[in-house]
Amino acid sequence: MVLRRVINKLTIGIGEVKFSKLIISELKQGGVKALAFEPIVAFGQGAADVHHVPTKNKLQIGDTVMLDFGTTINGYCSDMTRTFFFGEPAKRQAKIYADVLQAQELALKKLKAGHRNCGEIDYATRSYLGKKYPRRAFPHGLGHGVGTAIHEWPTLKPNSKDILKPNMIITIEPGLYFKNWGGIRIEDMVVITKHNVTDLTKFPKDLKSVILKIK
Ligand SMILES: [Mn+2]
Repeated sequence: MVLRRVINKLTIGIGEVKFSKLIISELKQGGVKALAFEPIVAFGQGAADVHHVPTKNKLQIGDTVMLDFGTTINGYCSDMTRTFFFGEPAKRQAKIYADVLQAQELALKKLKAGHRNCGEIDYATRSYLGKKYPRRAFPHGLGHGVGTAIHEWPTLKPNSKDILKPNMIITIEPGLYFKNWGGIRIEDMVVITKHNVTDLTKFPKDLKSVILKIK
């Protein structure tokens, strides 16, 4: 698994651009011919920016590490995000991580229970986070369809009237972002089945699994 391999290469002082190139080269070695989009690599405060473009920013102890990337296979895209901690997370980092994870689980549970209204699922997740954080801390939609294009119909965002149907592939990606602090996003890609949902993103996301050893 490319993600497992690359996170072992996170070392003090490595830059976002360099690490992004490493992800791309690992994907290509694995046979990927075209990326779904340029990887988002954000260390520390850089993760406050939803669509962060890698910079010369260098990894420091205690940073969050947001990695959002996707490939294509036979013309179809993939998309996932994990946020790691380089060393033991501070209390606030761990708390925000737990809340984002809980929000994602809430959305997945609704899908598993057969809820198929995109606007309602987004609203429930947003309301959950909105009780603890300002609404502007979650500035994007909960998810989107994925197909031959990386962002497709249906759209999971407030007021969406889209209805999910079996075999649709969508992302569930709540996040919280704070200027001068950073951000946490957890994104899985799932396939909608008739009465359930199958999570295609296998990388673990419990807090323990995203704490990296300092190297
Ligand atoms: Mn996405």
